[in-house]
Amino acid sequence: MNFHVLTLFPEMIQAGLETSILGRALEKGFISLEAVNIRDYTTNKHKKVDDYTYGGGAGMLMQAQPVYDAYQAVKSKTATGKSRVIYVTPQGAVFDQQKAEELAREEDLVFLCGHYEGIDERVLEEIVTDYLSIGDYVLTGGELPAMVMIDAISRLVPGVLNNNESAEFESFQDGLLEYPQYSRPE
Ligand code: 58G
Repeated sequence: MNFHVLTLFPEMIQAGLETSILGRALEKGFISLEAVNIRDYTTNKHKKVDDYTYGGGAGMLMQAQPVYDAYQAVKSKTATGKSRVIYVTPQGAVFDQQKAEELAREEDLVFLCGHYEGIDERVLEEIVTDYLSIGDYVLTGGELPAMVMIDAISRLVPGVLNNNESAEFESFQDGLLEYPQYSRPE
């Protein structure tokens, strides 16, 4: 599984996913992670990525141009050039274990992380295939939700957990929760 994340804060994505189990999975090559800085694709000299909403209304939006160009750069690195593009937004369908299982079967996944009040609708219409949310609350950026989804998907990728069974026979099968577990001392 190859994850590609379009973000204004690539260090946040790298730092959050390069530790522990996912860090080992990255080292071993079971998953790969590319965090692309949308700001690197601005064409204006001030590297500005945001603008006021046209026609007034609340706050700032991310502009279409740098998002679109960053996406084009990532798209050319995917296996088929038509991988799913997930926009993480509180307006999306709630991401659950079934969605994680479905997405874990893909070869490449592109995540788009917004900031401010979101992203210019025109680029979303053009590139986004899935609108997903981690729950009914609003965050300052899409990075944390993208990391949550990448974690849930990664542990379903063969090889990521040492024991294949741990992913398979777990709590979420049939919606049943596991019994409580204990370590030592007895
Ligand atoms: C309204 C406000 C629409 C995902 C902000 C879009 C992203 C929560 C979730 C936004 C997010 C979630 C800008 C910041 C998306 C953009 C981002 N908040 N519940 N915030 O998964």
